[in-house]
Amino acid sequence: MAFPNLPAILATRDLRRTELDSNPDTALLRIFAWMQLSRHADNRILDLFRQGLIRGTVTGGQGNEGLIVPLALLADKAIDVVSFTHRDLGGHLIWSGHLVDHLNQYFANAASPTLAREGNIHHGDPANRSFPMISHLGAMLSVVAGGTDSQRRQGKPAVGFAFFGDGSSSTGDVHETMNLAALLSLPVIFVIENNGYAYSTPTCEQFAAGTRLYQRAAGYGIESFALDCTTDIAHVARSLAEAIEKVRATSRPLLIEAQTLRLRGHAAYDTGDYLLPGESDGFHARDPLPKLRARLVASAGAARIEAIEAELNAFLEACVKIAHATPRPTPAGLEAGVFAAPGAPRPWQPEPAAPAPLNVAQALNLGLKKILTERPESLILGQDIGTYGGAFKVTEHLLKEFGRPRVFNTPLAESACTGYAIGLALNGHRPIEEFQFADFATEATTQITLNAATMHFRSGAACPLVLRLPCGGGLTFGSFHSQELESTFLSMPGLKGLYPSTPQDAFNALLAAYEDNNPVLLFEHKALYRRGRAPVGWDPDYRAVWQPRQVRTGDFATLVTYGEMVHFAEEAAEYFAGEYERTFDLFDLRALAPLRLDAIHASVARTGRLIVLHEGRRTHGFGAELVARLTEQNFAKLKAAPLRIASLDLPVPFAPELEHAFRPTKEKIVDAIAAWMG
Ligand SMILES: Cc1ncc(C[n+]2csc(CCOP(=O)(O)OP(=O)(O)O)c2C)c(N)n1
Ligand SMILES: [Mg+2]
Repeated sequence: MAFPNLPAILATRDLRRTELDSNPDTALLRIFAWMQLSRHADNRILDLFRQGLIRGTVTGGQGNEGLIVPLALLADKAIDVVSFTHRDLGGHLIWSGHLVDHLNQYFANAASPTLAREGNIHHGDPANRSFPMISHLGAMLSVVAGGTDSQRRQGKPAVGFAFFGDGSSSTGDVHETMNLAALLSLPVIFVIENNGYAYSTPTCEQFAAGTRLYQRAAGYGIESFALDCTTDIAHVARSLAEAIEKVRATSRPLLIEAQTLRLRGHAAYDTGDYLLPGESDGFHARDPLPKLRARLVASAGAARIEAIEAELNAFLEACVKIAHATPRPTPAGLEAGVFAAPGAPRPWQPEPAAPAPLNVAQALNLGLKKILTERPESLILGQDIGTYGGAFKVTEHLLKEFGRPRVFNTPLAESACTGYAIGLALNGHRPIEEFQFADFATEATTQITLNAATMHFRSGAACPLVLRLPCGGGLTFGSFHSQELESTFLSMPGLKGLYPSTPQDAFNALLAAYEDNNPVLLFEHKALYRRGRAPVGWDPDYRAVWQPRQVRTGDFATLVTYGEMVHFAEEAAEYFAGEYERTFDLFDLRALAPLRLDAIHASVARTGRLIVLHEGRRTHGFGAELVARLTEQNFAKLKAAPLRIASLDLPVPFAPELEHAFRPTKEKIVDAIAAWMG
């Protein structure tokens, strides 16, 4: 069905600063029309929700149009970067798409921008640098920062627009991102939509009385100002135009605290009974839309304004009718939508093996060097990875060779840095982020598991990201520097995981992870970094790391493991071959997600016995999934109950004696298998 033509007054989605001076009435009329459409659409969406035709929830932007409409008109939609919030329907309407596209999102129709996989206003247009919000407020600021930096790195004078509410201003991500943007000198305009409330919580319960939110910018070394968006829209537009021009020219971040309104409460279900008597009337009295209308009636005449309103209403109704008649989604392709297609292999240069054998840390360093040399879209970031070369020296010498823009230290802000990497990844870059220890990745849990991991499913955009996670214990590092977090992270859909155990596999895994179009967690066991050396070089079959490697063959049982435990398992298998004449099919899993178990199924079917070994904790551990899958398929062939060897269900204890008791060792593995055999 053809979408209705836009009314002539909406033909232009841009506003130039010069127009505000040379032709203010035309400029204001355009702003008015988009504000009016946004207001009516929000109100109509609320009606449809109340009729049960729209599900989920409806968080209207009524009262926010005085900010978002002039700003979206002024932005350069061809290069700028944005992530709209749940108050910004007007911004979405202007940035891209047709009103029907946006209504399809609310209706959760098959043709919705999120394919109906996400609801409400959680959509965007990543191809046009409008990044879809996740519910977790504050989380999108860093993504905008990354996308904006990506544009600048590609030579485009982009500005980023990152919105958040007075309530969201309390989240850690907001602070982390403003600090990061100031440090990296990113041209991002942070806009606080201060409407006085976060759901039912007034600002006096959000931050200490007497402070203004814009004043916080001084703490980050960035400029800021407050802007009343409820009174004089011409002034708002001029101020925003100047601010955008300045940020575009200086490439410095800026914070604007915009005074806005929340005319219809938090959401459709909000009873508003927490408001003071008369407070709601006061909001409506400050509504900028009737004021702007009165001004335009005075200059253009009532008939002209009424005609525009009638045309906008007819357009809205025609669009609602189409969206209402648009087909509903079906579950077809739902599971296939989790991951972006892997893409063709990169044209890596074949090269001779390194002249001397390398350990895992050196193999990773060689892989990073190869990527930085051959792939211009690559860059690496993390704490202390620059001059220092990383806590484990995996990035040694790379800063010197490739320079700061591509190899750089980050502040201690894992969440914002990961969001920033997501923004880079969404715009054509391929960042590799080193976490100093895997344990600190929990600081970025939302960004990793909810933002990056779900990106393709809900927006269709690829998010190619490598997150390097130095993990594992046995080194007396205690509870917070020793954990195995694969089952924590990989229980969330949308993440891939590789866990190499040899220098060549580490090199191959890095290349394979790099060229994948999805977020890949690269688990690097710290004890393996310097465990031993082996020849490392270009391997045309590097993508085989997505499959298990058969390390030994045998017939008594199938032993499945990964990481450092591969080496312990080899020693244990050697022992059983020598002492008991019992041999094992030993598999190094290598890829933890997606799991490719065909060869292991075949082995279990043949041996009839299964041992799963890993260093992570037993309960909810990765082995539970492995045993379940391998048993489900081979139950009739099993001669014994599967054996699961894992760490104790404890925080990783510190002292060597205690850590020894905590995690599998060669001796404990031998004992467990011997007892099981007996
Ligand atoms: C991190 C986080 N915590 C809680 C929520 C639940 N929640 C949704 S909207 C909202 C209020 C947000 O207030 P504010 O940032 O001022 O934005 P406003 O809704 O007023 O525009 C809350 C608490 C959330 N979405 N994200
Ligand atoms: Mg608010």
